Amino acid sequence: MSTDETESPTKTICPYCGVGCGIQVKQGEEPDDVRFMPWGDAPVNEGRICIKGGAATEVIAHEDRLTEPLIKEDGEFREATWEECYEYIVSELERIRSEYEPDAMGFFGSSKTMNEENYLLQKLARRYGTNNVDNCTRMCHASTVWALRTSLGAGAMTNSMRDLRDETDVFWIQGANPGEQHPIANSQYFRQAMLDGATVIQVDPHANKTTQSFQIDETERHMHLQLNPGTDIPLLNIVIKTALENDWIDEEFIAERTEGFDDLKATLEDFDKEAAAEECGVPLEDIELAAKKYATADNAAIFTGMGMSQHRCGVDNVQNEINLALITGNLGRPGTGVNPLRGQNNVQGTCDVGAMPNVLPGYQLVDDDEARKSVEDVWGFEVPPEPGLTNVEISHEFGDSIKGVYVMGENPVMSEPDANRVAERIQELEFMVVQDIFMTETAEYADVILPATSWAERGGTVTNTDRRVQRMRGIEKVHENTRHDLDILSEVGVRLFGADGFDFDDPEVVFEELRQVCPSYHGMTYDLLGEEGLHWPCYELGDEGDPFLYEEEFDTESGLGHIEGVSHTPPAETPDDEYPLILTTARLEEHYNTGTMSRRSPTLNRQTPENFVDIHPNDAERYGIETGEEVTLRSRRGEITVEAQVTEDIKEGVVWTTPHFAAASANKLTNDVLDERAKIPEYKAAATDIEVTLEKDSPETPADD
Ligand SMILES: Nc1nc2c(c(=O)[nH]1)N[C@H]1C(S)=C(S)[C@@H](COP(=O)(O)OP(=O)(O)OC[C@H]3O[C@@H](n4cnc5c(=O)[nH]c(N)nc54)[C@H](O)[C@@H]3O)O[C@H]1N2
Ligand SMILES: Nc1nc2c(c(=O)[nH]1)N[C@H]1C(S)=C(S)[C@@H](COP(=O)(O)OP(=O)(O)OC[C@H]3O[C@@H](n4cnc5c(=O)[nH]c(N)nc54)[C@H](O)[C@@H]3O)O[C@H]1N2
Ligand code: SF4
Ligand SMILES: [Mo]
Repeated sequence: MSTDETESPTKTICPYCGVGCGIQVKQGEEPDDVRFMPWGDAPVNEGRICIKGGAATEVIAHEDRLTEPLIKEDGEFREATWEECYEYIVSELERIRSEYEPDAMGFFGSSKTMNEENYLLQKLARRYGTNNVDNCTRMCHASTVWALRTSLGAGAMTNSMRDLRDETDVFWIQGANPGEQHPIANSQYFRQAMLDGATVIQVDPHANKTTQSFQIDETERHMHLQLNPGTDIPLLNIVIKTALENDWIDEEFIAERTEGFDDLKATLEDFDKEAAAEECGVPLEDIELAAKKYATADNAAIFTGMGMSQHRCGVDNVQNEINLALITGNLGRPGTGVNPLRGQNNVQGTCDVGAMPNVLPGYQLVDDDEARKSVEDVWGFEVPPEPGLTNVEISHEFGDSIKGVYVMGENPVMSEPDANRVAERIQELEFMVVQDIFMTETAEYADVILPATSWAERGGTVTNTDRRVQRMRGIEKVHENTRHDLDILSEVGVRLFGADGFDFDDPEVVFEELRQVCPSYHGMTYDLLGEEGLHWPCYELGDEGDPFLYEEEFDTESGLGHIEGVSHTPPAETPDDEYPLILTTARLEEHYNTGTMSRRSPTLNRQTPENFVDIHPNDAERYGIETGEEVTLRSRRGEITVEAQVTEDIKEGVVWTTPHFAAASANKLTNDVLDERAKIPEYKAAATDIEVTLEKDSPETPADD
């Protein structure tokens, strides 16, 4: 380990969201004495952090950390040596490949781990002979990435937080809640722009901390369009048609820099704005006014999140945002663009380095012979030419074509839709390895559990939401017998395939190889990244990287931005007599994804230790529900029991709950229907019923304290 990795306090990056805030970790005399310290001049956040960043160190030395390798024997886990685990893993992977075929294995990368680790995982999968490798982006922004990549060129934010802060006049925030999910981006960047006069338009069925932080409901300047879940296409079609009718479009930009405009006009020719507004549940004049604010602004930027991507029409949802931006010329300049705030601390990087079934490092398509060949030349082995299965498809195949999985830092039994079925199917696997820092709902079903070191204990690089690649640096290990993800993968690789191409003990050496096969990282080295990091694309040494994309042309084959009219696809399940409500699921500021870390963090878990459901007062009255009562939510796939919160924050006819809690896991209810192209599940709309299971005055209800 190099000396700069053991210095204390150590400068590193917050392990939670994709904003990429710099923090410091201070380690005392004893390795398990770890504390948070601010990093005053950190590039993204300049010392500020949200509640999660400040509490991040609480999980490092947590008593629940996995500290020893485990093997399951007769249904129980027992401690094992690393040697035993490696032998078991290698013999099972070899058996599965010879008894079936390489495609009988699936590999799950982790957006909680570093670029180097995911790079090595996908290389290992491909050397094994399969493209069945994916990561949580599939459940997250896969549809956004698809639409951005095919219509503009790169599957990432078109702009960066800094230019959005300085130049944006109108923020169009649709299906995203940066006030809670990207708090520092929101407070330090977007809110600053609002204080300087920018207008905010929020399109969301739920009012939340984004609504509060921009004081959206308190002034005429801002607007909240509270639409029904899954009606984003008709809403945007109203916006686009209104812009066309009023000539609030940029004809020069359309003529010079786009293709497909006629197709958009044809799609909207017979489009009935009034009927569409009815479907959205938003007054037409409000949508028209919002259209005016966006389309007539000097610089307008779209922010897009899970409320758009997690639908079976996720790609179309984002395409329609791209359509709006292109026809109004809001691309290729500071303060504009279509901007997905990426979720996990390293989901951007995990995708960049090729941990996906259809692309190699740098988004080079596996079925593009030339691109594949260029990577094969560096790797020295052949990569299968057909794209593999996505992670949700892999899990749909558990026990059928998929016999074994290698899971590094993902928790599909809680995070995938229709979770009861995932838990049933996962038991059909012949072999599963889970590499994690905690025992998870998924690891319970594993044959081998490998205890990894945590984010704070190792070095590597991560890529944040505005494409900034930054270095993480590690303190000393807290638990002697844990191992770095990279070391584990390297050992498995060497044992399976020999030292050539897998024998790494230093992330920097892996990064050097990654640069060779990933064009947008080619101009980066650890030294050049320094403390500031670099934005990709960074093609040559010395490139400074681009804070915003497409100034001159788009990165498509024609160089033009692709416009394509889209029509409404309602959610696969719409309300009926049996399930009369629409359920949607989204996040809380103090909790994180499947909660493996945030539920264990005293600071984060304090405020909301259990799941709940938001229900509108009119619905609550109809069902006889009061705040604080225990209710059961039921869908065609399962049920959960949670506390009711009666609130006007949520639209009538919609119930809103969170995916963070194992005891009442929202994904027992959600629908696993997928977007045809991006294969993202429809987490944001399912038909649901609700009933009171424990009344407020019941003697069983604990008294309020
Ligand atoms: N505190 C915290 N921060 C996080 C995370 C976390 O779990 N906790 N997770 C990280 C990850 S992995 C991700 S991907 C990001 C996600 O960050 P966001 O994209 O903000 O994700 P969500 O909170 O799931 O959903 C955003 C909004 O979509 C709304 N919504 C629901 N259905 C619809 C719909 O049909 N249409 C529209 N327009 N809106 C809808 C919800 O009400 C919610 O306000 O956050 C990251 N940051
Ligand atoms: N209903 C519903 N479901 C959803 C969503 C939703 O909005 N609604 N959102 C979806 C989205 S956007 C996402 S991104 C997915 C997230 O789905 P997952 O990625 O499955 O969820 P996480 O809880 O982030 O799991 C990360 C795992 O990595 C482990 N880990 C942390 N650090 C390390 C490390 O250094 N090394 C290793 N090896 N492991 C580590 C954690 O303990 C945890 O088990 O959930 C999806 N599921
Ligand atoms: S905004 Fe995101 S990266 Fe920054 S401190 Fe909060 S959770 Fe960490
Ligand atoms: Mo995500």
